[in-house]
Amino acid sequence: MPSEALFPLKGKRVWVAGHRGMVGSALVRRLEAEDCTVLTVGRETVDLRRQVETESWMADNKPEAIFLAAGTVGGILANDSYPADFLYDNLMIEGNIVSQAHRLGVEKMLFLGSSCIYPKHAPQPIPEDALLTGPLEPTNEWYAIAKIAGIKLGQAYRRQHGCDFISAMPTNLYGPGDNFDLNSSHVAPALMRKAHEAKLAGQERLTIWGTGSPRREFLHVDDCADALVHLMKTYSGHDHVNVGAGDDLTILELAQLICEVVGFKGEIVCDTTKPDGTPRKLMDSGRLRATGWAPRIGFREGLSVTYRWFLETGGGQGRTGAR
Ligand code: GFB
Repeated sequence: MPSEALFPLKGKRVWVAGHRGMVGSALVRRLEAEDCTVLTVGRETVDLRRQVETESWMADNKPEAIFLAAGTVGGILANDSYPADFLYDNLMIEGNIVSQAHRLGVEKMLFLGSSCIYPKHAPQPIPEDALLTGPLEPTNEWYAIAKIAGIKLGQAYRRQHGCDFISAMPTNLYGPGDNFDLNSSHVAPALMRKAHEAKLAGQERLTIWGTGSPRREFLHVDDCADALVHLMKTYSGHDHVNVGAGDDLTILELAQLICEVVGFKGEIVCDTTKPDGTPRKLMDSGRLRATGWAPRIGFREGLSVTYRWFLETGGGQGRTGAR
């Protein structure tokens, strides 16, 4: 992949679909450094699951490039509890936007997927070509199927109509703008809130879900947004691209690190009645690294920044936050 700008954003009308979600809001922040016009629309104006509303807003607002970061998202419990929402909402959103982007002649689109598209027992680190080589993790197969459909939709429009639609697969993300609701959030914000509340209440214990042994890779959302803008400007191709940090740690190690950042000194205990999910998810981001892009934000530093954001704001939105 060449790293010079194949697709400069200068002067373009760029729609960030899902601008209130963690990734979308990071993209809006990142795009302030580009000389482009950022378009956004809230869900109170357009429900992206509704075809007529979505098509009409897009026709009126004429985006030239789209970051498709809208979707129904959440952690392991939300994925497991609301399979219909995770599958239906995401299929409708991506179907509506991708098809209308083609009809309107949108010049470039980047679809945002997830590392959960890969088989539960994929080789580690996970290369892009592990897609569709084995069964998915059952707790999030509904979301994964929707995201795989989104990748394939972009590839199909590229193949049939020559559209410059690309896909990026971020690893587990964290950072300002995350959802801190304990029932629907991902692990990092959940443990941050739990550690914070345990510290304030003077508790002796903090409970984490599962065995603590699954391994996860974490990327700060501002690094992710930077990588997505880089890919939008420099990459054009059929294959999706992994976006990861390069190393992982166990959930127990994550909990220990978060307790240090928050200042909770009690014991960490495991609730093994809760699911572990995928045993390990470390992406092979070699393809992205080969273009000269690398993350900049260290994990401890990123967690500290996120904790400060949580203290200032009280935390974010619920599981449908990105739409
Ligand atoms: O981040 P998380 O919810 O999602 O959970 P996944 C990661 C790991 O942390 C699991 C454990 O092993 C959880 O059991 N964990 C421990 C906790 N304590 C907690 C807690 O208090 N809250 C949460 N949420 N987890 C998601 C997918 O999988 O990854 C999504 O379900 C998406 O679809 C996302 O792909 C990136 O990493 O297991």
